[in-house]
Amino acid sequence: MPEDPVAAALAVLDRNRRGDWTCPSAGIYPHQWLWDSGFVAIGLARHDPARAAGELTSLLRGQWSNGMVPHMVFADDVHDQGSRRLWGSRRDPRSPRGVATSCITQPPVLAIAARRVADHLAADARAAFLADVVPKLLAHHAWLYRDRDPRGTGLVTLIHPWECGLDTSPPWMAALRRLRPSVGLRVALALRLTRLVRALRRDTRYLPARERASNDDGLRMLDLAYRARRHGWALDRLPPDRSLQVQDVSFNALLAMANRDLTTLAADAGIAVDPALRHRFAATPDALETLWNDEHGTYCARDAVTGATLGPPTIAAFTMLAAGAHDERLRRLVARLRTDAWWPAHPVPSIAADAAEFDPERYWSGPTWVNTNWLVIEGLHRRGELALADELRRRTVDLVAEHGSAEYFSAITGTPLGADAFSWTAALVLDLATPRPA
Ligand code: 2M8
Repeated sequence: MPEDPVAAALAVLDRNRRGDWTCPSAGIYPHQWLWDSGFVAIGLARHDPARAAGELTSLLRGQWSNGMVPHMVFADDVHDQGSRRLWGSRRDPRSPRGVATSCITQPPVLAIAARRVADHLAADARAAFLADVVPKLLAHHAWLYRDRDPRGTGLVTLIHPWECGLDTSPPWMAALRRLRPSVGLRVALALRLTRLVRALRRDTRYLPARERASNDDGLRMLDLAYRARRHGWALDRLPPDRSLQVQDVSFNALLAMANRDLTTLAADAGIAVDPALRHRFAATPDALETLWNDEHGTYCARDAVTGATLGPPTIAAFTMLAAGAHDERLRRLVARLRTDAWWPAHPVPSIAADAAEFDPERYWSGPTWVNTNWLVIEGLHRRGELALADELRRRTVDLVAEHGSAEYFSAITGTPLGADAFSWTAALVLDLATPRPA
């Protein structure tokens, strides 16, 4: 008999609690991650709004002076020297004093989370929370547009697959494999230095290798991060032929959603949004439509240097249901969602089940994830597809009730995969457990 999903989810979040913040999963993910904390705050908003607010404010202790919010804030008491050495954030004068962080970002879900949290706080606490976080979130969004969209296209450019959150999704890995390898990487690949990679990797110490990125892709991702470090993590300093520069679908869709929520929060708090920033916000929805690809019949990421479409299509396209405005295209997306390839026994897989790259157990190359399901459900609500939204909601809650709060699941069999007791799975089930009023 499965446990009560709410009690089970709260137990996972208590187990992963580290004072003010929550790690994604003890052991494999001991630090704080940007969008994980956003999802945790969304889930906790109704149950424990003060803790949810603390989750966001604690993440913002890692914010850099230029406004960048890093994708990881390191736990003080976990050594993990390999990872800290890669980033070396403390050598960068823009990093916060006394807090070790990564030097790249992740999907900007914080304003989306902050709006939900604010809705559940009592008036005084809400005012104090907004006075604290709104200026920081405005600085975060201003950094995204200033540093990552220097040409004013309306779309932010990412420089590493770790920034998109769907790390090993096939379009990113294909682009990574096409990149001319550095001398060091060529030697490492030729000598198949897998022992070295395994020593540097934390994930395969805990999980079966077939559920994670290959060692070669792991090496390529590390090499790319070291290259970006040599150029101060700055988009405008990266050599175009030796870097990845991608206008990612889900990152920019989430940015459009977050811009809407941040605008509302700023108005509530009586904080003015710089007109130049408002102008940047306004450009993003139309710019997102330029990611539509007629040949694939969906939205695809784009190489920001060459303009090439990066296929195959992934779950990222469906996040446009919550961000897009092109009625006909969004109707086509909903129809596509109901096809067998995207709606197997346990919808919605991270890539189509009939794609050549589909691998049912490997990380972001096939399994279904609760955070992406949550985003699809949000989009279906926005489109008024209430029956489909509720069906996906029920199936997601049932999957977790039956198989536990795994990091991800096989969309074919429901088998739990990756880390267990995973925070965003638990948190978003807390949110999904209560059906939405129509
Ligand atoms: C995964 O990413 C980290 C690197 O950031 C990793 O592979 O170690 C991704 O699933 C990412 O989206 C997530 O935020 C992170 C922590 O759960 O793990």
